[in-house]
Amino acid sequence: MEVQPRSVALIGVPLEEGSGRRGAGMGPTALRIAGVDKALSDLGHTVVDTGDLSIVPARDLPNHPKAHNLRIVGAYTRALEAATYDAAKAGHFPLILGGDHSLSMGSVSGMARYAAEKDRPLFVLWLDAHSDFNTPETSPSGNIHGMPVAFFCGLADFAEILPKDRALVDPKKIFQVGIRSVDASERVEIRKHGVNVFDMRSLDEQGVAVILRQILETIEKANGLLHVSFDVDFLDPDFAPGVGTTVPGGATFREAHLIMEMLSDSGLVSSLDLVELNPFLDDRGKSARIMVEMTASLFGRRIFDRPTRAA
Ligand code: 4U7
Ligand code: MN
Ligand code: MN
Ligand code: MN
Repeated sequence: MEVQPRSVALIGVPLEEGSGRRGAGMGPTALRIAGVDKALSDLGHTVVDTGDLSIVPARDLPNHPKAHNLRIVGAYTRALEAATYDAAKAGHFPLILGGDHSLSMGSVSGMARYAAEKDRPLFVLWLDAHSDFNTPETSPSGNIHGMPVAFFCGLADFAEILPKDRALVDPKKIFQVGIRSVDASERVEIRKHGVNVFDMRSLDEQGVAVILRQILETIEKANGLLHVSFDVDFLDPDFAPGVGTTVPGGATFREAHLIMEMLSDSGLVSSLDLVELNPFLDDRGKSARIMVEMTASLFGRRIFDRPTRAA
């Protein structure tokens, strides 16, 4: 199958204040050094690197005792919401180079605004060890990178970071794959709001191909847009150690690779976050290179072409 050439906008988000430790702020640099730009241009895509967002802390937001660094995370959320929306609106594929996972409050909200304008539903594929469905009230850590999903569903409005009447994501249009660490109250909320969770056990029992095919069919039928949010800790820490919140028993290289290839074949993906890469914890750039390789597969790199399913 031919690769559809895209115009890809790289948006660097050197945010680490949503996580409990330093280092993820170096993620965008590491992804650039690992060659994300060249990997995409070698495939025939046009790449526009818009550089790194830079912010000043939002002084209108409170210092929240249960949402650490809210003024910084809030400022990035606003800037990235606008940057993602603008890139999509200008016909680019927004590729967000993170940065910790709190940045998805901005990227997903920006895509939600874009999708609403197009009158198309937005679906989210959340590749992660964690559900990130906490709110300041339920979070055991106070770290906002554990809260973005609740935020873009409109369930964690701990302060007015974005307007209350903004476009939200329907929890039933979220697919979480690779999950293996969920807090007690998160579990209750996930069930209550109907988030679709494929935990590690279901990956083992059904295999990723069956799960992905089911997800992609749903999105295709609904004529949806798909935002993919890829947390490094989705992968097994044995081969991708460059992340702050490792959980054993993650996706294998081959499982993750197959997911990327199936996403590419589907042609449904409209935006992507690469998040939680912590170069300070990495092993000689290994995890950064793996994330770039995964991205290349999502953008059409193949060993051999496959006949399309319709053919
Ligand atoms: B990541 C945690 F308590 N659930 O809320 C929390 F286990 O973006 C972890 O997925 C969140 O890496 C992990 O702090 C956030 C914790
Ligand atoms: Mn995450
Ligand atoms: Mn995670
Ligand atoms: Mn993490």
